Amino acid sequence: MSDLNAVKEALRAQRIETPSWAYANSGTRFKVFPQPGVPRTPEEKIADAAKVHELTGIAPSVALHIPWDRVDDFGALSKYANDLGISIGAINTNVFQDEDYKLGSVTNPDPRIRRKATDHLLEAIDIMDATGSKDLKFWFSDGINYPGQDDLRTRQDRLAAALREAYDRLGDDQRILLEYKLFEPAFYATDVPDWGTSYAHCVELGPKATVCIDTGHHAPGTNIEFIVAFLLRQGKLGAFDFNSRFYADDDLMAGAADPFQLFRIMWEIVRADALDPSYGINFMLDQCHNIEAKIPAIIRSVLNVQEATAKALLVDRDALFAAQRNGDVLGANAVLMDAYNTDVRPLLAELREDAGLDPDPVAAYHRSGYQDKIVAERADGQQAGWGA
Ligand code: AOS
Ligand code: ZN
Ligand code: ZN
Repeated sequence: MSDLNAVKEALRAQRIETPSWAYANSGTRFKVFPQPGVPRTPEEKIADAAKVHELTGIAPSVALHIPWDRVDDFGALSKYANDLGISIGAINTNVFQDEDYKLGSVTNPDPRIRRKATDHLLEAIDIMDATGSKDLKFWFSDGINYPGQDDLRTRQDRLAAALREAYDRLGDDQRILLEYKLFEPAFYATDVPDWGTSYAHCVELGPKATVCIDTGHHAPGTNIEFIVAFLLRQGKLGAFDFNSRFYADDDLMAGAADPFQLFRIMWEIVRADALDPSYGINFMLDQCHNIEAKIPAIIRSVLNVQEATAKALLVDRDALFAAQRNGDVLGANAVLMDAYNTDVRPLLAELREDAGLDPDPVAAYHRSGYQDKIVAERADGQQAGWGA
């Protein structure tokens, strides 16, 4: 697609979901550095997410994490979000922060603990019913540290049983997003370590189960855009957790470590005509801002995804496919690189101005006074989210 009006139209329709936990204090296992003004409640996280949407125009939903965002009345929380101009997105489950889950959650050898974990998954569907959320996101930390510690195959059976129970409880317009992760916290074997495992379980479950690709969850050098292309072809790509990694699950800002990789991923999306929200992919961020200011970092990340998308939309498909058909190796590569090397910032600034937004959302945030306001209002800010 290189018709500029079509590019702009596609960019106007783009949607990126921000995660509630990214607004809260977070850190590594060595230290959490608290920041002034961080949210103390789910409502305050939603307010920050609404600010990001107000300034970027393309982040109209926020993912919640249970129990970090547990409230008494989820219907009221959803209304609160709507009143601020955003909606509740994916509901993230948590079966990793409990003493009981030392040997696993849904794959634990103890049936009582498996029941408890599965009940949490079902409870998350109740929350979806109350909030209107369509996406149920599973990331299982389950795995083992030592060969022989538990039976690899039996653990798959237990996983399948829990997934089935959750799947059967889904409403017509609800779906499961099954995330995978190579390692950590388990070191020897993880029960959902890769896209193939996630994909196979999703196929077994049925059409309402899809894979979530967290860009930080692969071995170094993994060709993530191949995974994207494969899952798109199978109709099984449901969502992304965008972030950047250098070494492991670093959860740095999307597009920071390797903007070229993000472009290559977004090209596969554009190539499959899967960018529009109607296609159904939830483009989420899953990040932690440990040392940098949180709201500006989230704005920056949204803009990084938008920039990668704009470049992907500028790829001259006809020229690319012609070069590929002709076996023109260098020509084909040059078409892709031409798009990647285009400075799309003026185009995006224009797009924002057309929509009545500030062309520079980060600068607009700094000028807005919002940071001073939350620092004053949230004087007793507490840690929420990771390490809470
Ligand atoms: C964990 O490594 C995953 O990326 C999950 O998506 C996790 O659930 C998320 O970070 C919020 O808990
Ligand atoms: Zn993730
Ligand atoms: Zn992760």
